[in-house]
Amino acid sequence: SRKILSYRERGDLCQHPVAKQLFGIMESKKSNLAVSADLCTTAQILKLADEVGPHICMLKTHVDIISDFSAEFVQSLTELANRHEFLIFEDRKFADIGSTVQHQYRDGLFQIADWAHLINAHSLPGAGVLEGLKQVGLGKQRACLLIAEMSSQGNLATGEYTKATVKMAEEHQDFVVGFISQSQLSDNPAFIHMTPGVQLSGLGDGLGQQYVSPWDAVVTRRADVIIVGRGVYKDPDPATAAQSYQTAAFQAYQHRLTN
Ligand code: 5IU
Repeated sequence: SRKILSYRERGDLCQHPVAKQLFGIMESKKSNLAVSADLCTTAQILKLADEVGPHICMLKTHVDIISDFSAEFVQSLTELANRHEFLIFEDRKFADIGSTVQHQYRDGLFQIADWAHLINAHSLPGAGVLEGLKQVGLGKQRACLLIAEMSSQGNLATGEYTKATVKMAEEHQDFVVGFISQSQLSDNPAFIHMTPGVQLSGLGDGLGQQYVSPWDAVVTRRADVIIVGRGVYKDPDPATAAQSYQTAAFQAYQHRLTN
């Protein structure tokens, strides 16, 4: 396999402060693990974030599944992010016209733009989705990931759709810092590739999810960051599970650096 730049070298190449910060955290904490906190109460999420915090570069949320969302929750999560040094990624998957996503990003119960360092969007609506999100996010130094591929069986984000998504990202590099994908899609070292659908044990979930191992995600598919949900939070000992995924994914990255 081909030699790659280190996370530190890539951070130096990035223009966007969030991308720079993320690469810096990945290098200093030796973690290319993001944990997906798909839990439905704020207490469960905060407990998980505190337990896995030392092992992750990023915590991914789905705030619209939380039954007791509050401003206090955002404050506590932000404190944990600062203390443990991880970024917060709200997996909102914006997918509407620019004017609507602007409201969904800034307004409503969740006011996502005020606390999420990173969000993601589907390329489906066309560039307007990014133009809308950008008007809200750029001034707050927020960043966006474009969904170029999905992990689920039978998904339609393939072929020309994926290619057009990469082009859209290239044309909006002031806001788009990378992709949610299942493979490396761009040679631009500033773009971060994040891969969900990763588990150490288990091939699927009976609802279309498809899993690969951390090694396959990082070495074979060239992911920069692996995203792990149930593999960590369903484990009776999430801290130890997170440490296992952290070690597996970082060793895979180090293998790529030296082979
Ligand atoms: N997620 C995927 N696949 C995708 C995208 C997002 O699994 O293609 I885009 C999300 C869904 C869930 C997390 O929040 O990543 C994976 O959780 P598990 O590791 O529990 O399957």
